[in-house]
Amino acid sequence: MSKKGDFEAVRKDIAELMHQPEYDDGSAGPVLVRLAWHSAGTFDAETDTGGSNGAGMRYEAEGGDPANAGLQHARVFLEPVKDKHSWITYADLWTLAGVVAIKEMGGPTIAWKGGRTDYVDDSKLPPRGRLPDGAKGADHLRWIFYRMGFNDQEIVALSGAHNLGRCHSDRSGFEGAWVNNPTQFSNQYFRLLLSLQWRKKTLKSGIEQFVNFDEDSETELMMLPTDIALTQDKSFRKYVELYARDKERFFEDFSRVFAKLVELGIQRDADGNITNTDNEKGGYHA
Ligand code: DDH
Repeated sequence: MSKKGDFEAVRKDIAELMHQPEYDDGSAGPVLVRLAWHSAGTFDAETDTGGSNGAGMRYEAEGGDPANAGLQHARVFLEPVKDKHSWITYADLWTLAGVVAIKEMGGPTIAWKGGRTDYVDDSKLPPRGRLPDGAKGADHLRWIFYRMGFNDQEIVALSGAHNLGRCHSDRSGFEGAWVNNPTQFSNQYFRLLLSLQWRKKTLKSGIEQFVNFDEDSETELMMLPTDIALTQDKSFRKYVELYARDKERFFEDFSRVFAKLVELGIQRDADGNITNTDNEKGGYHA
């Protein structure tokens, strides 16, 4: 047990659980990043619903959304950290884990503030269908991400998270990794989007994705239809080109936009205290 508010102690323990030789590519990192993103990416600016505050994914309404399939692995990895530092809320732990994982995998430092609560306001629960569908195109991406308050450049920067991790046929139905080294954060995803030939492949399940098979290394990499859409839409493509040639710029922009993602729906006073939540009001508590 650490002192309440000792986020440094929590960061240290998250970093220590990253190495998971039995899991996927040997790292818990990518699925932790996806947990942070899905906890926050339900936000709707217009109705001020969804977002990371409340950690609603603990409950069936949100956790059972097919878009969140597989994220229980991330939550299970983090459970010993929650046990040890029981003062931390799940909402803080999940978002902090994403930020720590990105840094541990060689990515940028991302600004993060604590204070989220685990109080779920029923009236703010996000309906299903707020997270993106990889089978769709550029219009869908705009519809999903403009709703959260992101612009085209931010959509492309955020998509660079697909440098990490992989698709699992038993989770999303898609299969494979985007890059050769999926536990190393870089701008490789953007470079491969532009430099390789991507051909459509229909999986046994009938799901369509894009693949590139490299004869020399006998490895197959993949892209989702939504990833390919970034190269086909003029406004998106110019940022794919920018981030493919300028890794520093990608790291800077990604850092800013991921920090924005995990703050969606959160209002703070001058001292950084969250003002738009009421932990005493009842509802679900951790
Ligand atoms: Fe993603 N993502 N994502 N993604 N994502 C998947 C995996 C990972 C989409 C679909 C999928 C972001 C944007 C999009 C990560 C981070 C981020 C999978 C595979 C699908 C499908 C899941 C599975 O089978 O296990 C789509 C569509 C979009 C979009 O439209 C833009 C964003 C914004 C992020 C982010 O973090 C900022 C990560 C990391 C993974 C790898 C997870 C793992 O277990 O490995």
